[in-house]
Amino acid sequence: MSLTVSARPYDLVVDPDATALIVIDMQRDFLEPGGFGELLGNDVSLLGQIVEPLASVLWAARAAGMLIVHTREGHRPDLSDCPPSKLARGRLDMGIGSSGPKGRILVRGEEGHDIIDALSPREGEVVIDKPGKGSFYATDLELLLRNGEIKSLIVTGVTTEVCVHTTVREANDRGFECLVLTDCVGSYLPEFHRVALEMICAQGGIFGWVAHSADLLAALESKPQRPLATIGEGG
Ligand code: C5J
Repeated sequence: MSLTVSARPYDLVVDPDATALIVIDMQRDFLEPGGFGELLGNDVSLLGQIVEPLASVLWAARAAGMLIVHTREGHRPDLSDCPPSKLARGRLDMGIGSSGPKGRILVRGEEGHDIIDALSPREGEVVIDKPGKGSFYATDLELLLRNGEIKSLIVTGVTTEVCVHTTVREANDRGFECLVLTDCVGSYLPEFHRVALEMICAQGGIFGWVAHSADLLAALESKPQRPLATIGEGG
């Protein structure tokens, strides 16, 4: 069964059974006061605006039986998987590995590294820990998508111009079709957010498609839903 989503630069036809929802880096370190994002001087409320629409999409994707993939940017406690160039970047007093209000910044297992409660992964959903900006680099994401016969990705999360963009570019080169939901991706820098979305769908969709979540939800409504009791059991 295929769905047609109203999108730019033109309508996108997807098969929900061959589509994964990718939720990128919705971690406390980026979204919550006291996390890495705020310590860098950013207004984290700009990212908070996407939580509600993204939660609706997450539930709709679960109901449609889609593969759900959450990612987290972060490193091993000994930082052996963090390139020295990344560690040094910004000449920060409080950088990756430093102890902050939410534990050690962007370190796996720490409070700040985990996904915010509102978007907690359910049992059976994939969680990918990634050391870089892209979700494919140094992870098994591509293997999981190929084994799941996934062709299209619905891309959400933060930040639009960094980890979302890098992931979309990586996915595009690997032959996956990407639909980025404009109200379910966020940036600390509104102008970067706007331009990043334009870059994706420019030139006939050079990296993919963009649409509002309402357009995806409207398309999904036409698909028979799984019984609520089964949502979260095995993805
Ligand atoms: C950043 C991300 N901005 N998830 N990470 O460092 O976009």
